Amino acid sequence: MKFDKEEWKKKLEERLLEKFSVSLKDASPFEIYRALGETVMSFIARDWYETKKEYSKTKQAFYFSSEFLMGRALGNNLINLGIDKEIQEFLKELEIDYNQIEDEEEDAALGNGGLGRLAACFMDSLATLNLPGQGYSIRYRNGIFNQYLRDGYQVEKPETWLKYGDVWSVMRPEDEVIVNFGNTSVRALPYDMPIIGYGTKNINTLRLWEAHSIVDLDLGVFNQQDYLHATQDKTLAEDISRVLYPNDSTDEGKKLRLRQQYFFVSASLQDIMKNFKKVHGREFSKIPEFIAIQLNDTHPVIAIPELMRILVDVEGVLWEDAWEIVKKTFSYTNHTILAEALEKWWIGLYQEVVPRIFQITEGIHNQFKNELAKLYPNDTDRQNRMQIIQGNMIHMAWLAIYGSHKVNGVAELHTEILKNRELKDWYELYPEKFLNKTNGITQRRWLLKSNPQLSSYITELIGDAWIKNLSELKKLEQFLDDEKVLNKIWDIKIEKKKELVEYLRETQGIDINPKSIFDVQVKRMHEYKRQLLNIFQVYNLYQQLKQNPNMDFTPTTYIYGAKAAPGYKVAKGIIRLINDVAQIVNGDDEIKDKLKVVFIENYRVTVAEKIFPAADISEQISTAGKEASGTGNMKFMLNGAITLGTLDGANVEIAKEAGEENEYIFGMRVEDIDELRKKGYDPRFPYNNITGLKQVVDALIDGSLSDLGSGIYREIHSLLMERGDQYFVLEDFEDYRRKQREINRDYKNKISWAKKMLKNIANAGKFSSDRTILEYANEIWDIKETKIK
Ligand code: 26Q
Repeated sequence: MKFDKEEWKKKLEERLLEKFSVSLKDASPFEIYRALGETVMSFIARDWYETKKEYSKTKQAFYFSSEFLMGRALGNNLINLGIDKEIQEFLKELEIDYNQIEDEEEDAALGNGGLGRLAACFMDSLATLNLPGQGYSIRYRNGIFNQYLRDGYQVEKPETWLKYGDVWSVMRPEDEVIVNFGNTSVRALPYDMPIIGYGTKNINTLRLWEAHSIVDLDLGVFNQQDYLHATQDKTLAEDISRVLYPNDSTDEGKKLRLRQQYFFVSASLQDIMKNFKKVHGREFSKIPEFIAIQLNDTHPVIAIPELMRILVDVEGVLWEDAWEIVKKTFSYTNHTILAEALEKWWIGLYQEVVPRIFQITEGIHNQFKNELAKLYPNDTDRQNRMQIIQGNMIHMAWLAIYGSHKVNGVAELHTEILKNRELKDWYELYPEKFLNKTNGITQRRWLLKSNPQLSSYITELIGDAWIKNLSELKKLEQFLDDEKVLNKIWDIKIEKKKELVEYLRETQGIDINPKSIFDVQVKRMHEYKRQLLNIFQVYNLYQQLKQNPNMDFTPTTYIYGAKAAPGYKVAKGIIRLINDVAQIVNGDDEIKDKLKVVFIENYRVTVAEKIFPAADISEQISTAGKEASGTGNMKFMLNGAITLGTLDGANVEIAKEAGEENEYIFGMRVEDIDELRKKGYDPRFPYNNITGLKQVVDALIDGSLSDLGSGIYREIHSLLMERGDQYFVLEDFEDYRRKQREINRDYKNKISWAKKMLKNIANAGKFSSDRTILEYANEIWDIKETKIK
């Protein structure tokens, strides 16, 4: 976008005056933020409109996701419009601090972690690639909770991003629809967020539905002086879009969750069908030629019976014809192999909330049951395993696979595990449905925006084509032996570390040495991600340094950031444990210049943008086979951090791209785990035989550490020692510690370290979400570039 300073100044002044009765000189940071946002919105209005018009003529992909973890929009939008430098310059001339303006914006934190952030990266890539793709979800009033620490324990406070409204959303009352549940109906009111592509006119849309009551106040009841009763209906309806479920692994099967899912799925399908009919009339057989719907995990899978309902009940299409349309329209992405995360609904609840959808789901189930009986007449075990309704539970993943034409995993290893284990029966039945789509991240937010120093330097070396084509980074390999370049990327890393140090000093009052190794693990807190392995190693290191103060050791700062699901006791216990160790280590005068432990409070997208560029080591240490892909691993790599990881998820591909010699790979692989399980794993073996491990594990219960009486340390101890150490923390401890020692030694050699960094950056090209999205577009959705002139 062309930038005209005078025009912007005029617009901004006008807005400030009209909206806030204030001059530019006297405006508060909040007022300037709002006026800036509104000005951006007014500038993109025409292109947004044009984009929608063009897309309506062609095949579109709709990304159905219960989560979109967008983070802030202002900085990203200015960058994608190509006016960020200009705006910053212009504000500087007015003596306005751009960073302060940026900090007025709350994160749109409508997601838990990986799955939600992936959806957000996909939105950026779709728009940048001029692809007709739209997101659909819920406009949660409260996003993922804000996390505070009290006595080292996590405390949750509601998140309130909409407290002062949202400049980036446009309410579309003309597109409101009614969603019918068994006993009530609610209004679904859409809000559209523009998704601005980088260096293109295309503006895509993320449509978020808000729930409202049909009758805001029941006047009849109100007149009878029963105010509370009169507002009950309203509250019940509005509850649907009130809050994001803060759970990213265990399926609780709650009624409100099902209501949320049906709410946004039904509203979105009604919207899609309305637009389809406007262009194509009643030629429903053409739906798969113009509409592709991606189901982001099982959360929106109720869309399958809902589209059947719309076609059969509302439009009068024959069941058989409708089923063909449905199968060709949907595709499903699996993000997890954890059994406890697989969604199942109790039929009683499902029937109560969506009775008609239950009947249709039963219809689909019976149809499939008959097919299975014909397919496997002599294999009733298999028939039973594959039933959509088993006993009194509905298996949403099975429904998803049956009702989709494509099913994908999110990394090569993950897809193989699905095909050979978790979904083996299904792969044998429908081999043609299965494919891999390795995840990716957008380099616009995760390098260009978050690391302007490294971005400029890369552009200086190889030009700026990498912003739209990340495989261009490969050209950096010509500088692998150029010490000037290696020194410079090292210096940039130090600069980013200093920025993080400053942020942590301001926000948490912690003092960190920017010359120390920054070893970072940021992600949701979960046993399978093994933050416990990490902190055990740190505690062991602490004991070694105490015993042997003259040990050769490069100062290291261990940095953690993680939210725990509020009901996940063990995860919360591990947060306390990290903070407990932090207090001991950081408070020890003999140690504090060598070793430091930092827990970053309230880890979220905006903080992540400061952390990835500052990391030396990327901790990706999940039990092999458990992390479907990981995407943080890619953000670290792109910013020149070296992976310390297991061969799990996309780590496998990261090591392959950069060369295993440029990462620190350790621990059991999937096959090793199988073998050890078969042989019988006894955690007492490493516990008794690995030097120092016993002291660490015992510290949980011998009084060295304190859970302040909650009993959670004893619980963790028992999970390890009496309940089989499911995640092999003790088994992998020794190899992990060995790699930590190697890192500590290798880091001393600045040039060889920087070379590893550069190798990683240069080979991060594969992990752009642009590559991922192009694969979805070509191999699943069959959508084409539609560029706005
Ligand atoms: C399910 C039922 C009831 C309530 C909540 C849920 C729920 C919500 C969110 C289950 C799972 C999630 C999120 C899962 C997730 O983020 N998975 C991650 O997805 C990433 C993107 O593909 C992968 O990189 C990660 O490996 C995977 O853990």
